[in-house]
Amino acid sequence: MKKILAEIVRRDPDQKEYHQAVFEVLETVKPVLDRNPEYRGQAVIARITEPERVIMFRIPWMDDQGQVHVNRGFRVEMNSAIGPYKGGLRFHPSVTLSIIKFLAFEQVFKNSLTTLQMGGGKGGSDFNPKGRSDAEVMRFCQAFMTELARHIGPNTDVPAGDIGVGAREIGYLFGMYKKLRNEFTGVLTGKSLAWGGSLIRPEATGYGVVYFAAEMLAHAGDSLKGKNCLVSGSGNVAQYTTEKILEMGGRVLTLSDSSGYIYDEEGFDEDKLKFVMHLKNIQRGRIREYCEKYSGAVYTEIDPALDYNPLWTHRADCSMPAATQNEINEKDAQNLVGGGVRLICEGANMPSTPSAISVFLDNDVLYGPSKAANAGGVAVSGLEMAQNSMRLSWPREEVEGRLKQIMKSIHCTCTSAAEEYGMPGNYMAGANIAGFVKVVNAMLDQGLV
Ligand code: NDP
Ligand code: 2IT
Repeated sequence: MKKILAEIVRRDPDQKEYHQAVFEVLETVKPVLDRNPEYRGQAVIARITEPERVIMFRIPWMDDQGQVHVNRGFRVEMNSAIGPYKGGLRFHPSVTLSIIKFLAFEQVFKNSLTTLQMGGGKGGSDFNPKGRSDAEVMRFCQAFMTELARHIGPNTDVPAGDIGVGAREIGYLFGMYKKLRNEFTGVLTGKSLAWGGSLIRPEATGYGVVYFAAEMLAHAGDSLKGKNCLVSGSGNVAQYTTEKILEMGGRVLTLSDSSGYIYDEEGFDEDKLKFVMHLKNIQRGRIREYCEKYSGAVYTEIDPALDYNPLWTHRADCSMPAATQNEINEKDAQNLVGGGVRLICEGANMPSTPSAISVFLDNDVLYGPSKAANAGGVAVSGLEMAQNSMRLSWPREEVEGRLKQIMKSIHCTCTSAAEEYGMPGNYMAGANIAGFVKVVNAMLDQGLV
């Protein structure tokens, strides 16, 4: 195992986020390899950590002033053992090949846990949509799809949204794909309802996170009722995480963006959340503007010189990070534990650093890792694909019922796998092991391809 890890680092020494994601999985699946010697003989680790295909391309586009820009596009097709590549697209200036590879790697195991037939992939660009007009975003999406269209398809690779890619971008991307191919197919998920989208897809990731948290608490004889929660981010996942926590009787005290965070001591309610949704989704404003309307709330600007995030210093029972990777470091984790937090349920992908995770596990905090906890989004994407294949749309209750059932089943799969391998209560080990075993067995069934 050490040799394989060293080889992964040697090949791509700069891909820190990818190493982080791989190390976490490999550490926890070691007992599986010990129990199944044929896995080692078939070099499954070397095979599963090397993407099946990496596509990188140039995206030239013109802004409203006629100036030409060149961004970089990515699609990492990681693993197709259990289904077509499936995973979101991220548009954010921080995007690198390392970030997309880590996300694609995590997606393989996440998708495996959903019980649906989806392989893993991820893509995106270092394009920054912030401050760009709708026309600029449209031209960028069209330029991006001009290349991506060659590589994807409803039975090959089905992208969706992630940071910076929501309903508007999916619309522009779909339109360009349809024009290039002259085909109306379910090639993207997260589409609008009128042209093939699924009810509950916008809500699915956040709702799923909260269903998973509720399952974890129920397993420990507790519930979300009356619990104070810290949520980070204020985008798609944060918004619907907040909505479902409120619906289940919990309280949400914080939300954030990359500039700072708001703390509302009274907690958000339906009206305040509506205001946030309008501010972020329609006005594309900043979270600090919340305090102009609700003067009881306090806004704190992020100070890049600090080695911790003050959002995580508030007293609470639960934390649902829903912004980005590595947003909780060791010190943040200590602050959370010190502030009384007993449950972390990850909406963002890989929001906790490895040393933060150790703090949670050492302090018996219920820790719900992202690849299990936020799988509701891609699960409903899978349901969108199923509806597209049948050319039917299921009602809201049907999709939400299935989502609830899938989150329950992921919880059950994680707890059983953790117990089977002698790590009861360790959801991270359970998720990694269960996700891994299914994919590896499928790879072995299909031979050396
Ligand atoms: P959005 O673009 O809707 O929102 C992202 C939010 O996170 C914004 O509030 C943004 O602030 C903040 N954010 C982004 N980057 C940073 C950063 N570097 N530092 C601090 N804050 C940041 O994205 P989503 O809500 O869709 O995604 C949030 C997380 O959830 C991501 O980790 C994503 O991978 C994960 N996820 C998303 C799924 C989905 O279905 N959408 C499914 C599963 C996981 P700002 O406005 O300032 O950029
Ligand atoms: O990280 C994720 O699971 C997503 N961004 C959603 C992927 C999808 O295909 O719906």
